[in-house]
Amino acid sequence: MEFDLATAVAKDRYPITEPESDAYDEVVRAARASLARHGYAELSGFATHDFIDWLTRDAEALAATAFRSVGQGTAYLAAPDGEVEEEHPLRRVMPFGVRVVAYDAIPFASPLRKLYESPELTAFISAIVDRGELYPYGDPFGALNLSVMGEGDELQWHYDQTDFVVSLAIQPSEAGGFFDVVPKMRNANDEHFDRVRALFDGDESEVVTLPMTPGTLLIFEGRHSIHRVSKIEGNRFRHVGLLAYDTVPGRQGSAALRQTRYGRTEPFLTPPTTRS
Ligand SMILES: O=C(O)CCC(=O)C(=O)O
Ligand SMILES: [Fe+2]
Repeated sequence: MEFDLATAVAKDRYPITEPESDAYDEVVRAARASLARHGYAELSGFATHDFIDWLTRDAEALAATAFRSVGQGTAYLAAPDGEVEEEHPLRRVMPFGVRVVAYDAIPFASPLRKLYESPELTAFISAIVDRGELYPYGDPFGALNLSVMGEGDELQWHYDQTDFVVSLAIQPSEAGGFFDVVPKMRNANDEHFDRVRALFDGDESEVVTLPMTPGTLLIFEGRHSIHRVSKIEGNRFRHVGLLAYDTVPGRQGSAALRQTRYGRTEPFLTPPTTRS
């Protein structure tokens, strides 16, 4: 199939190729307001049905190449802090099991890569996030990930190390695999460890569950909103595209993170060429 942004994105609702239009302004304004208020903006029906079908076939073909990592992690994506008391959030570890296909392993022909590499999408995300010009993240592994989660996989409560993440829901699992969030759990001045501790002890009164509806583009401020992916049930993979942007061009992640998440530290020179 040939990629065409105008048929990949539902342009009646999201006119991303017409940045001068009033409709574009309106969509950007609404998303900004949601981001400011809730810490996330859900753009439902962003990808068209035909494009989701293509993304799904592509993701199913790529799933076998995903690198699986399993372990125990803290919410702060750092080693448990041995200095604090045992029940402190900084010391708590929770299980994770995830599979990801790194950017350098996603074929040039992949519709997910084509969408991510569309300058119009970067401009649209920049306009919504409103922190100056954004660039596709400079890391050859982390810029674009296909997250593939199968039965028993989960991702523990955590904060992201980047300001925001853009995800595109491609296929939900049969059951489980929900994206659970406590919007704005912390801020730059206050960690709110008491609330985090209550959450880890089972108080889910502040948790918002965002549905995994295929085609939804989610712009999410993960640095301040603690979140997790609940355990996957059933035989169908949960596929999500994770699109990363940065305010600085060319910045890269650490070798340690590459090793844990992708199982290697040297990027491929060119992605594999598979048909999709
Ligand atoms: O798979 C998702 O929906 C989100 C994954 C996530 O939170 C992360 O990769 O940091
Ligand atoms: Fe995250």
